[in-house]
Amino acid sequence: MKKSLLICLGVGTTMLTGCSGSKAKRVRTDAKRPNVILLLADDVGYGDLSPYGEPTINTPQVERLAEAGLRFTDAHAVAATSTPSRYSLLTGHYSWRRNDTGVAAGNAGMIIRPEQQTVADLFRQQGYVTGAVGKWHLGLADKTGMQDWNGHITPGPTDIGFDYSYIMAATGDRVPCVWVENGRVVGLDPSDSIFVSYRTPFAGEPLGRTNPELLTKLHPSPNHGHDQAIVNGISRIGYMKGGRGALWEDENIADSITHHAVRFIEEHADEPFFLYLGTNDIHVPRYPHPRFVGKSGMGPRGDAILQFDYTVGAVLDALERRGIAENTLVILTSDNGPVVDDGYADQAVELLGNHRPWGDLRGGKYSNFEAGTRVPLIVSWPRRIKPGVSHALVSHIDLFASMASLLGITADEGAAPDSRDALPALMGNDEEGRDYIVEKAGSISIYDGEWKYIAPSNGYAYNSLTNTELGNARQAQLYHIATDLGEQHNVAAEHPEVVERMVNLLKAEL
Ligand code: NG6
Ligand code: CA
Repeated sequence: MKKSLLICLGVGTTMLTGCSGSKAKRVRTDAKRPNVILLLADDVGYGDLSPYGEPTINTPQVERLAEAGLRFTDAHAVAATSTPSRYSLLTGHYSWRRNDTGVAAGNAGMIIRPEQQTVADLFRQQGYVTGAVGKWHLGLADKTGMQDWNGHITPGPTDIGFDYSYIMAATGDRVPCVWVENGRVVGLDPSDSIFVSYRTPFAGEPLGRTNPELLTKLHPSPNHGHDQAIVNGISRIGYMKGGRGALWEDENIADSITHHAVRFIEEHADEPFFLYLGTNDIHVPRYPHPRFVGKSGMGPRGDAILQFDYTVGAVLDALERRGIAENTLVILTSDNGPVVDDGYADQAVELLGNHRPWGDLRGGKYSNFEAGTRVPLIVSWPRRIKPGVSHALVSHIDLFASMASLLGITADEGAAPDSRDALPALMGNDEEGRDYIVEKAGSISIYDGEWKYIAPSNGYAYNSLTNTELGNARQAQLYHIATDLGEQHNVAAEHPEVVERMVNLLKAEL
């Protein structure tokens, strides 16, 4: 069990009066509230960024951020895939409490309802300018298939707290392969309407499975799927036609995202802003810009990591250029753990060499084991945070309450029910962090920084397509993470009292 520390925190120009007891009163001035950038990588594993110690990869810009900030070793996403992970991150509500937060299709309806308060709402309510740039994957419009791709796509990010948005609807491997800026497809020629379906192909449109000769950039891996609509020489999941002038070029995706993020920073450098920046890197299809190709020696997956690093550097440069680096809180993390072959024949497996995307952890993306959800987290705010390393147990679920605490406000009633104020841990003033966290991949698990219990389930133990140990088992699993980080020894039978305690904690949460 962990003890929360009572910390006196001065934030920006917030002044605490009588900071000797629990009833400190906050008096806020607006002048120096920090800008906040939430920089969310996609599928970047615990071992994929060089500050996390693998000698096989070099990410100097992430190192630059880590040197200026606090690097967490025990930080967790709520889920081992994107949609549920992002849902929890933005809402402070455990995605496993809902049954509709699985990996969203490109035409999924909006998963966060407009009436639900999000992290972005908190900032907007406090007068910040808020922006979402990059990967979205939280659905758009009221219901599945209801998007007006040729008109105004609504509801969308604007309805859940973002003043500005420049997003891809879902993932790089899902149609529609277009940018949506403030609810409208960018560069759409009205005479070439976009049609999207996740059910039936459009007559006359080539598909990866029927026209492999048109796959000029990447081929799908056998049996994964990704053999439907062909866009830019890469086949995807889902069917689309039209919108030819609006289609993205995969090699330019990182530059588009970086450009719009940097522009947002530049345009709002003189007022407090919150930027949610979701990179497409290093999700599949990995097809980095030519200037990164061949640079990692690991093929497109490694090159995409270098491209991610470039985005980080461009953001940090923009902050410095505008003289706002000191008072900007940058939170860099990943939505879920790493996967090597996630559906395209990009030689990620063949060229991996000695690189360990998962570091010392077991499993990967999709897994109940640690590599599924334990993710890199670096938090930097030069004005307030002392650089270093923190072993505090922290979870994405607490971003909401922590940002509310940063702003000195409370959430709307009923909002973010699972989120707790972890600001002291994020600021480096609490080395313990959360008592425990609940996570869901195939099964549900609970982890208290020492022990991890994975509930029994009927799910597959192994995904042979992605080569991932999923961590599902018919019997209860208990790992003493404190001495068995690699989850090699299931000690449930030896420690029934711990199992019972964890089961009871879990029951109380469900
Ligand atoms: C899976 C896809 C995978 C990836 C993932 C979502 C198959 C076989 N695999 O279903 O390629 O798109 O969904 O990844 O379809 S995530 O990081 O956005 O959650
Ligand atoms: Ca992901």
